[in-house]
Amino acid sequence: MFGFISKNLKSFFSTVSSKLNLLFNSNKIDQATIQEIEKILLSADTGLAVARQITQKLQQDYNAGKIATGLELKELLAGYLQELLINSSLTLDSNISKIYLLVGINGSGKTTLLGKLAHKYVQAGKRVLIVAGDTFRSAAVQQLAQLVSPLKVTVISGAQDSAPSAVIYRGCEEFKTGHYDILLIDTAGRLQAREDLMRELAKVERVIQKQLPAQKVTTLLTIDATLGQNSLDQARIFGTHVKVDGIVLTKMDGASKGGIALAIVDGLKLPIAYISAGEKLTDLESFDAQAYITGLLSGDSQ
Ligand SMILES: Nc1nc2c(ncn2[C@@H]2O[C@H](COP(=O)(O)OP(=O)(O)O)[C@@H](O)[C@H]2O)c(=O)[nH]1
Ligand SMILES: [Mg+2]
Repeated sequence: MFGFISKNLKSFFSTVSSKLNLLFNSNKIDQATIQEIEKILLSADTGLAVARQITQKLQQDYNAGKIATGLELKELLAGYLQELLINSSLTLDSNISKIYLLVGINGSGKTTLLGKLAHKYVQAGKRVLIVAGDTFRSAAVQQLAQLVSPLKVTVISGAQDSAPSAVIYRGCEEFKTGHYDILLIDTAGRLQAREDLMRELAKVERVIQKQLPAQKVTTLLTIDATLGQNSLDQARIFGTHVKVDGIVLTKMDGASKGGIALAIVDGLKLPIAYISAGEKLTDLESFDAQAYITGLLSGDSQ
């Protein structure tokens, strides 16, 4: 994903890294330098919690006399970013699961992601089954069918306003008998009916567990990166009702500040599985945390 992440986050990385490198290359590292780091992180949209957490650690290091040079500062900052982004978040093993359940608010990019995942698995030679579990929006099924039509995969759908769990039940039955490798399940995301939506998602989870008890289900939550810190609150609501395994940051092509990735991993304690950036089926890549950190510090993630 090196090329991909650097392409989509190029201007973001270059803005952040040029500010940081002014500090790293300076002869004088002092108290003000640490405060400057906090400002840079905040301007990158990492959120206050992340910016504070990192600068408090740097402050302790500074007090202990561990930061005398810009290089020392850079190495310590890299270590703390790594701790936050890699060590403290679980990694998502994409080889275990055959079943992916996509959840998230309306317009956050679930259906588009489903098309991209279907494309990825079809390219890898897998037999993919899709369940159009958004039965609420009248155009939802057509949107999905149109998106995946070049892939020639089977799509299970139901009539508008039919119960999503019934469609998903049929999808699971088909998956059991049809020799598929991958099952991708789309859902609806109306936030205005939050309680109903959450109850329904919980029901969907139960149906899948009951129909396919031996299978590991990976639930991916889509987060619109252009919404900044607001998206975190929405994600938390989902997290309290559904067991989310990983995040997909969507619309990264339109997000000017990529620091939201740090806010998400820190705030939700969930790994970022993919970056979705664009409307084409190929605009999806796994998230590479190391490349992201290199990008922040050096301006180039390659
Ligand atoms: N630019 C851009 N647009 C996207 C991306 N993902 C989704 N969209 C667009 O955002 C809108 C909502 O996406 P959709 O997949 O229907 O969201 P859903 O309601 O969660 O299923 C659509 O117009 C998509 O084409 C992305 O990564 N980049
Ligand atoms: Mg949709």
